[in-house]
Amino acid sequence: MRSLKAIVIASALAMMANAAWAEDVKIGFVVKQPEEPWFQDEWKFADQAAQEKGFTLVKIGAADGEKVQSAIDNLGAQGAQGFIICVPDVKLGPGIVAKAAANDLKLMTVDDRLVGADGQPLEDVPHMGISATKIGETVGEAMVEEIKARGWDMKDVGLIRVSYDQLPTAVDRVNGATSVLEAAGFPAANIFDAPQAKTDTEAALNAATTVLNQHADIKYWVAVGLNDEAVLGAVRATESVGIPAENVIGIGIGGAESAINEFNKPSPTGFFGTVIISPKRHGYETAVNMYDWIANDEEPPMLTLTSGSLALRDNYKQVRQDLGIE
Ligand code: FCA
Repeated sequence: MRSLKAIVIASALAMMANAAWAEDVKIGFVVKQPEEPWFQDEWKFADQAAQEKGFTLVKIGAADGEKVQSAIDNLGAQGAQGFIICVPDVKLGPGIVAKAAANDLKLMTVDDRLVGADGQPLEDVPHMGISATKIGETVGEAMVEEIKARGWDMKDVGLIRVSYDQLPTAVDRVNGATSVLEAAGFPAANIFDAPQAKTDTEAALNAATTVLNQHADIKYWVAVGLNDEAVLGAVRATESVGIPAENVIGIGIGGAESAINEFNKPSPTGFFGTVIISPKRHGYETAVNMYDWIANDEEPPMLTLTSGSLALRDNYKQVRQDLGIE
């Protein structure tokens, strides 16, 4: 039988080995749009995980395919063991998988799921995304309710569908919203596509302006899109053509700084609400999952879909508090 002393020494050694190992763990967190508050928040929570677990987090912004390729090589060269990525283009899927393998890096995706040449998701890459359709439906339900509360007749309302159809989660989000509106009697003929070139506010503003100029006869407007920035772009467009805020209902998805700044404006804008999603789960949890995969050989769940909570200008502080993010 081993003496107590031997056991104590052995376990102390094991703990030291573990600690040394944790220090050697290096994890990349690559995002497509580092300037967007959502991604800043993801990074912030991933940093929290790094501090708690004692690994090194390498944050890299990669806005196009070339930058993604060099980010992965860079992580490989600096001895990282794995990375989490939100890609600028999901069709880069097979290339990213190959590049990760060539650099001996474990790979997880967040937010936007990689697809193969056939357009189908790459199911063997662990992924955390949002429940896109359901969250879109929440947007649609809140919109129907507010249209009714304002006493508008749906035939007098135009819907700006700020779209980014090359991204499946974006399609699911906006279709979730429009399906609920249509089921509630919103005329399909009043739904106008505003395809954005990029998933930011400026691109959405440009896209939405075209729609508004083409339908100058419509009095009331509602706007949906894949994130807060998309909807904010549409709201800015309504302002720039002189539509009063009370004639506009925009509901976004995200709930990060872009939405909060808008809610904090002294008088209400057309940005009526947002569905708050969780940067903590997407940043902290994916980073911990990757750490456990590297350090403890625990494989992450293959697919995790997170939920959202509707927040309006007048209750968003409470909703954030209830979600434990304030
Ligand atoms: C996509 C969007 C982001 C955010 C994320 C969860 O990557 O572009 O704005 O909504 O999904």
